[in-house]
Amino acid sequence: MRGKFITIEGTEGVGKTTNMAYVQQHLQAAGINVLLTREPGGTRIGEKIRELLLDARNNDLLEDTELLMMFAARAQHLQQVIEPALKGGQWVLCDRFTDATYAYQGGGRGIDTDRIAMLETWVQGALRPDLILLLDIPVKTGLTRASERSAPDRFEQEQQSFFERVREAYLNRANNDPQHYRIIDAAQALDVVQNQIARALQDILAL
Ligand code: T5A
Repeated sequence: MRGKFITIEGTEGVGKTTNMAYVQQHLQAAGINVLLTREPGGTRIGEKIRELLLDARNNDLLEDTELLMMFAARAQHLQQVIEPALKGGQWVLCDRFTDATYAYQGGGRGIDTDRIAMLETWVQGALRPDLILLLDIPVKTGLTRASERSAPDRFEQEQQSFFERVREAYLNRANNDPQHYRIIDAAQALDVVQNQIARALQDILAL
C-alpha cells in the first residue's frame, strides 16, 4: 500500500525541526516506518540549491529565480526521494513543501498564485500532502526563537511585515481546506504543542 505524505509548515522559528523527531517517534510507536526529509533540500542537488537560497550574501537573487529554484529542488526531491518512498509503502515526513512556496513566494513576495499553481501541477502532477501540520505562532515570537538559535539566513533578514504576510497566507490556505490542514498553536510549551500534534495524527492513523 502507498505510504502517506505529511508535511510540517510555519513561519520562522515556529518549532518545525524540533517537532519532526516527535512526529517520527509517534508514528514509529504505531508501527509505521517514516522517512524524514526537508525542503528546500533532501537530495544532493537540492541541498546545493538550498545553500544558494539561504546564503545571506545572495541578496541579488531575483524573485522569479527564487521561485524556480524552489521547484527545481522539489522536482529532484520528488523523483529521487519522495515518490519512490511513497510507492514502496514508506510514509514521508517533510519539513516544508509547496505550502511554503504559496506562503513565502506568494504571500511574502507577492508572486501571483496562478503561476505557483502552474508550476505545482507541472512538477507534482496530482501529488499533494495527505496531512499538513501548520505550526502557528505570532511572527515576533518565532523570529526571537530563530535569532537565539543561529545567525539570520537570507529569508530571516526580511522585515516583520514580510513574515506577517507569510503567516496570513498559511492561515488562509489552512482555513480553506480543513480536511488536509491541522493548525497547531505553537506558542505553547513544547509538551502542549506535542499533545496537539498527537491529536492531529490520530485521524491519519485511523485511515
Ligand atoms: N522557503 C522554503 C520558501 O521561501 N519557499 C519554499 O517553497 C520553501 C520550501 C527554509 C527557508 O526557505 C523558505 C522558508 C525558510 O525561510 P528552514 O530552515 O526550513 O529554511 O526554515 P526555518 O523556519 O528557518 O527553520 P528554523 O529551523 O529556523 O525553524 P523551525 O524548524 O521552525 O524551529 P526550530 O525547531 O529550529 O525551533 C527554533 C527554536 O525554538 C525552540 C527550539 O528549541 C529552537 O531553539 N522551540 C521552542 N521554544 C519554546 N517553546 C516551544 N514550544 C518551542 N519549540 C521550539
